[in-house]
Amino acid sequence: MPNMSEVDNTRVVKHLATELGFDRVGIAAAKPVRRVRYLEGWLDADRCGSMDYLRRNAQIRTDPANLIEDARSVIVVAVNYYQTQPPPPDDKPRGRVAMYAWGDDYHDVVKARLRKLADAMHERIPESFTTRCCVDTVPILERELAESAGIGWIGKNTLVLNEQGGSYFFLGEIVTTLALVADEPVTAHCGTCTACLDACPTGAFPSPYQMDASKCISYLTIEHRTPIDEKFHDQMRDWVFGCDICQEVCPFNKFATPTDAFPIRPERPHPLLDDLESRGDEEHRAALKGSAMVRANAEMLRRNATIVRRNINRSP
Ligand code: B12
Ligand code: SF4
Ligand code: SF4
Repeated sequence: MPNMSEVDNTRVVKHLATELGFDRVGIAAAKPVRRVRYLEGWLDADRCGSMDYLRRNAQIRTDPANLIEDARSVIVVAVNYYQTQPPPPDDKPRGRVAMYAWGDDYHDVVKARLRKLADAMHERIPESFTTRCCVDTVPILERELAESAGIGWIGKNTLVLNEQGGSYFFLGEIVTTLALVADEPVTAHCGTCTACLDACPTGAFPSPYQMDASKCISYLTIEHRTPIDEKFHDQMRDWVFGCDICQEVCPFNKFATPTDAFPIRPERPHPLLDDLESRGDEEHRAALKGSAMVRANAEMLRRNATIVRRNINRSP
């Protein structure tokens, strides 16, 4: 049974998170995630492609309690990034960028807000406790934790989604030594739907809830640093950075509400192929400063743009 101070502190944390504009907040216990073995099998089957960083720190990845000493709780937040897609400004040859990268880099935006939350917690809660803020790059399974914290359920496309807002949201966490009251997971509602599995152009889902990342356009365009196997070229269509197809077809994303938290940068949803193909390293860094798109280097975007140009030229 949680004691009164745990109940009070949980109320304070959730109130502060809401005040700071997080769209959802939930608490998970800092303990091993439900599907510890799944990660091992996934890595053994080489479904991570060349993302070798996922092989490191496996013990931490599957148990957030190993991230900081005496960790008791994980505060999980969701930040909506849904925006309506603007039409391309002209008829020039352009590629498509996934929605998560249309505005400022979410790593910076979400982390800054999490740090404010951690500071506010220290101001309001008299106990002594430590915190570690995480967004994407820290070795934890964010979706498993989000599921435990009741942020949403893990869909067949492996993304966390909920009935109110679909799946277009980022996840962030504060792992803390503070004892808080854990939430219950929500009920999953994928039911008999298979829209995401059927729509994936590269067949990246060997079965529901399982992704072969080495076939995902998001991996191929952002993470894969060498030439892309020709068998994927047609399927990439006009995607030069990331892919949103398995979210676009999800019925729950009809309920997504647009946010102004990540104002769209010029040229972002539909960058000119000429620009991507002609930029050197320095120009690339300057043009994409402060954007999640810098994860791909100039050469990778050139590679992606050349494939997309060929696809555009061949389509009727
Ligand atoms: C590596 C990575 C990728 C890789 C691999 C994706 C993958 N599925 O693993 C690539 C580059 C392909 C990728 C793509 C994208 N990513 Co990414 N990615 C990550 C990262 C850094 C690690 C994920 C990881 O550990 N994968 C390991 C494998 C084992 O996990 P998994 O395949 O998801 O498997 C889990 C479930 O499927 C589940 N499971 C297995 N069997 C079963 C059975 C049942 C019944 C159930 C319910 C579950 C279940 O257990 C597994 C372990 O948790 C996380 C951040 C983080 N630190 O967690 C962001 C993260 C998952 N990515 C994110 C985003 C936004 C994207 C993209 C939408 C970006 C884009 N538009 O291009 C796409 C979406 C593609 C997709 N359908 O998942 C968000 C997702 C937010 C959300 N709402 O869920 C995260 C959480 C980043 C963040 N902080 O917001 N990503
Ligand atoms: S992001 Fe695109 S390529 Fe990757 S699994 Fe989803 S639909 Fe398939
Ligand atoms: S498209 Fe259907 S199966 Fe896929 S995540 Fe959405 S509801 Fe679940």
